[in-house]
Amino acid sequence: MYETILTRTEGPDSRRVGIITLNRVKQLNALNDQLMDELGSALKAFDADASIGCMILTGSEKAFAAGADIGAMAGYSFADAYNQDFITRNWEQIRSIRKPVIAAVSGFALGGGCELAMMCDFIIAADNAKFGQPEIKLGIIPGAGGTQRLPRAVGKAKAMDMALTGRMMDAVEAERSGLVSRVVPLDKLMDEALGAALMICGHGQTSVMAAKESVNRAFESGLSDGVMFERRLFQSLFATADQKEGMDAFLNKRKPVFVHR
Ligand code: CO8
Repeated sequence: MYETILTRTEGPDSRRVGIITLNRVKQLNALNDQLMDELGSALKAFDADASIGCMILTGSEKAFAAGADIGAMAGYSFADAYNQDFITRNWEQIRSIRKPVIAAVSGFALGGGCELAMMCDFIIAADNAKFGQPEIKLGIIPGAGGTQRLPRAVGKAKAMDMALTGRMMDAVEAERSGLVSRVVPLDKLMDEALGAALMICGHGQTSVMAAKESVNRAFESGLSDGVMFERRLFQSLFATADQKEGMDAFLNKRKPVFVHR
């Protein structure tokens, strides 16, 4: 059904992980309109599927994604880019996904590839991962949040360094800087990501989505508003069956059985 991505699921039927693999391997998963359309459709379909609790977005060993497809945009005029909104119309799709999306990154995550990884909820990196915003070498700047999400993740000094020099950051530096949450050997990448995703699937869906929404709010609001937002969500979770189950299970020293409501 898709030509530029592969989709599959893992885990027990009741709570599965939706896995999306970018699949333009020869082009190092360069991101074009078709791929972004297909990625958006697949994410939305998994998000709407009640049996899916978490998603993983990954690429090939050599490249998560080496950026937007340079061949597709090389001849663009300003009007082409502006009037069609270039490829941005598909790019922010991932932000509307309410269930967690983990980026499992091996190899190059450059330009739009780095931006796509940063739009996911957290990044688990293989030890061969390389992150960068090399757009400056092409006479442009990042166009899908690289100048905005990267400084929020790694601070101004490193973000400026990367955006202005176009240099790459390896996995060790990326973890030290806060861009990625974990680094694992390449052959353990999918096991690690799947382990995290299955753990998330085992928690109550409502509290998982509320936690994602609340953490994301930290990047959109001031502290007082963010704390108030968190408090209202916290309070509202006392209306869920999963809160009753989770606390009862703890008090009775048993494993909770969440109903995701
Ligand atoms: N676009 C198109 N094709 C690409 C891209 C790309 N971004 N990256 C690699 N390829 C292709 C190469 O052209 C090559 O094709 P072919 O075999 O037909 O010649 C194939 O993939 C393999 O690449 P290399 O031979 O170059 O492989 P190397 O191992 O020698 O080098 C690199 C790997 C270092 C990753 C190198 O390919 C490279 O520098 N790629 C370009 C990286 C880059 O500049 N990325 C930023 C692109 S601009 C961008 O992402 C803007 C984002 C805007 C977001 C959207 C806003 C709306």
